[in-house]
Amino acid sequence: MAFREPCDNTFSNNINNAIPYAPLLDSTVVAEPPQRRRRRRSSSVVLLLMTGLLGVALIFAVVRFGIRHNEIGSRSSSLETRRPAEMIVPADRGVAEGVSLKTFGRLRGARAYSWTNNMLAWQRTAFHFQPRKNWMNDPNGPVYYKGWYHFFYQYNPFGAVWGNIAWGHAVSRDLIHWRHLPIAMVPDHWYDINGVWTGSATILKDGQLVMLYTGSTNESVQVQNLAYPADPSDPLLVDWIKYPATRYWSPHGVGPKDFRDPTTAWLTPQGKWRFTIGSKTFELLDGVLHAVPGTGMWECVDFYPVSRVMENGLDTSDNGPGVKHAVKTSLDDDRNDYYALGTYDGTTGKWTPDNPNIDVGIGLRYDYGIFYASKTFYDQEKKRRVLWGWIKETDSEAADIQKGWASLQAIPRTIVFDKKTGSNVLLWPVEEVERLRVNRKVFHKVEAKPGSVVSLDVGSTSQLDIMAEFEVDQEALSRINGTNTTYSCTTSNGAAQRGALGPFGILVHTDNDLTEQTPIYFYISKDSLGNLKTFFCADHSRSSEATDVNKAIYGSIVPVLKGEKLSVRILVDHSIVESFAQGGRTCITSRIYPTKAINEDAKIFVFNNATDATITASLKIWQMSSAYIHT
Ligand code: DQQ
Repeated sequence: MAFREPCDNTFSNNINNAIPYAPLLDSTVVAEPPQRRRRRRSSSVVLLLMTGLLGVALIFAVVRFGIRHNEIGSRSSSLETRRPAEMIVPADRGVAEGVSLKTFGRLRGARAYSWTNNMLAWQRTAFHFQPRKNWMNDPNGPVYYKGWYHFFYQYNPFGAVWGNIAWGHAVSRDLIHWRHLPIAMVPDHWYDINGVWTGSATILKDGQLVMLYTGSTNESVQVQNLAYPADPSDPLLVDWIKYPATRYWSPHGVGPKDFRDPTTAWLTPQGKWRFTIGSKTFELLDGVLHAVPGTGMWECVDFYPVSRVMENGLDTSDNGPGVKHAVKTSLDDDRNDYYALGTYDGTTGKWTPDNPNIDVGIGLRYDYGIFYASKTFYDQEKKRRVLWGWIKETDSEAADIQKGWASLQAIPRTIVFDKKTGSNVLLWPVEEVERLRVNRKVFHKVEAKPGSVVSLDVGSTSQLDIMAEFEVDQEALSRINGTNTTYSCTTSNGAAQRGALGPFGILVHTDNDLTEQTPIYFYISKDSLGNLKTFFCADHSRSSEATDVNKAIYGSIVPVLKGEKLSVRILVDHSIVESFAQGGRTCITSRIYPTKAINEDAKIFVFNNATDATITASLKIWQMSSAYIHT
């Protein structure tokens, strides 16, 4: 898509843009059923801490042996040349092998929609990372090495569904423009023949790079394996050697199919390397870093420090006063990424949550939309910690096969401790994405009366970066009392549910008649004592006329501190919309598949569906150029 050169267009609120109130339909809402309550089972989730001894033996042995055994190590090569053709259509996509099916559960049995090529072509993104074709899932081993950002990912070279899992590989100078490289590792040994599953990168003290990853063996048992670059002087890290000797099997008490996804290793004060592996088990084992009963299988665990005082990110081995540690898990039961902040004692190897009521898996999420299997890495070049997250499809598998690809990665996000609240992290798109901004338009104090929509003329709307601030009529805010105290984004009928002080926000991917629309919005509730609660939500119930796409309503509470304006940033890139409220305290990633609100027929609006309060919005909106993603 071609855009004009950057320019500043400043618009004040144009009364002529205001169109008469078009009520948001409330009859077709398909609210997501309340989140399945996780049963408190007798089982406990454990996060296994490899003993220091093991860590040292594993990593150092590999460093020494790796160099000597270069010539006998298994060089990766194109999977196409090694796998028989009958593997093209995998018979099973996961359950039997210990990972979940991809297909969006609620869609099974839905009437198939007749997608046109035009609609499917529009869904492909312009500045989000995607392979040229086929299936992708978890981010793997992100690392900055010799001037390049490396990104590996779970990849099926043979089709748009999960299976035949290999490690795709791409490099970038700026985390936005990418060059695809040959597949880094394929399933070609007994210990990973059923899939080269998720893993992480560790840079050792002498600068050597190692990858720990899970292999699904010839018996579909999950073992932890190690690989290292065949030529460490190659900044592109094209060839990888799988270390032939060291495997780590699940310890006693942990199911052989419940043991996967090793983290980046860190160095303890005793000089020992440790890493964690997520699991589920019925016993509490020695050496457990942390466990939360009733949370099921922990996939893709992440463990890293954040600074309470400095702006910059921390290397994985950093600890000390002024440092908190985050534990993140991807819960297989509900396919969401949960985290908690706490304190890590490097000597005892234990992590303690700051607040047990919002422990890992029962409290905060990185993102309240579609965001899973995420992984951070420390970017030593820019001294920041960066988060990658897999954004799966929420359409039907048949549609994925028709379009020939499935899944995206979110724009990499910096992750820092929120010093103002002291209780959460802030996620924000890496600054490099701002280089894609063109054609800025500014809308100053757009007034939206109760029950109105106001169109914003920004030209093409498929690729946007929107920064908006909202002010709520102060008189209404102080007058209203005791309103909607039981509000919930997911169960309160979405943007159609009118309250005194909300919802209000932005409609993206909306056609002129508002028949297809995706509201990203705030909702304020106030109890009889005058306590305010602000919710940040995304309503997909009217995002598409298609019958076989997910139409859930997502969101959660967002902390708003005294004196803060309500603010949101929204990155729109065709079928993905990433929304960040209050500087990234609460985030929602949406996958949406409109049938009409695409290309030049898509518009954006400010909307206010509150009954009592006028809203004033100030916005800066840029169109976004496409990133170069070369094959
Ligand atoms: N995906 C990988 C596993 C991981 C799961 C397999 C999470 O290693 O647990 O593709 O999406």
